[in-house]
Amino acid sequence: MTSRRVAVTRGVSPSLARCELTRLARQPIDPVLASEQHAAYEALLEELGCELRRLPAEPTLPDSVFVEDAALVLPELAVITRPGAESRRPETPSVAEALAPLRDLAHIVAPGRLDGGDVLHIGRRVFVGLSTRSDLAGVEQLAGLLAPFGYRVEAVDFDGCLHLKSAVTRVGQGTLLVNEEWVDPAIFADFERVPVDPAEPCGGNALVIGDNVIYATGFEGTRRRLEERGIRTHTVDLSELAKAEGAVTCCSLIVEIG
Ligand code: CIR
Repeated sequence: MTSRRVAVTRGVSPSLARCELTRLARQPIDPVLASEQHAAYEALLEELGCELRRLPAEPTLPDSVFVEDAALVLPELAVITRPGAESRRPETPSVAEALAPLRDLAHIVAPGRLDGGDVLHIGRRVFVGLSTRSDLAGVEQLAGLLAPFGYRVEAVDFDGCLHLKSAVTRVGQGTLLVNEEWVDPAIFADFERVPVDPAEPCGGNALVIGDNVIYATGFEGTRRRLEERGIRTHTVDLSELAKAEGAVTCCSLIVEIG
């Protein structure tokens, strides 16, 4: 069977400037520039072999471009989250609709809270950051949903950023990119680790697409560290979405098929 890779994305909301903010002060956001940068990101996904499933922009949902937070996609199923920020909960039904033809669906339900940006999946291990958005009730529900498939779900403390995946992401089969100031690297002792350049604390977010990694511009020291390890990086400027605390993993859900 031929394998395919689908990337679910959603256009930038014209109301993006009214996004949720946790760590950053509000700055003006140019929705046109944000859309252009997002289009370049989508073009890169296509260049790297993804089929795009682009959901229409949601004018009344400022953060809806960050589709990662609405679901966790695994080979066996997709778990639709219950985002920690109330303003983001209406984002999930349309993501569920997009994923329904591709995966069986399960759901996190009240009172559990879970943002996809807090979920780092690597093989049969699933690390979930305890954050302002994801709580133990959400982690326990996720563990229950994934146990039948043999996944081990572990809650992780971290600090310094909004989501766990702002601090640590997968950049290869068993290799992680980590900001060791924000999350204890001992938690990931079973994996190869590339520490971010200490001058680039926000450089911990990267998106793996097969043998390639999509990475934001502006973290040249960390990008060099990745390249020195033989990791092929492709950069994209997402500076306008970064003002809304978004990065490269946040803007897509990658679904492997076949
Ligand atoms: C929020 O606060 O929910 C959005 N402004 C940013 C979400 C970024 N998503 C992610 O890191 N997975």
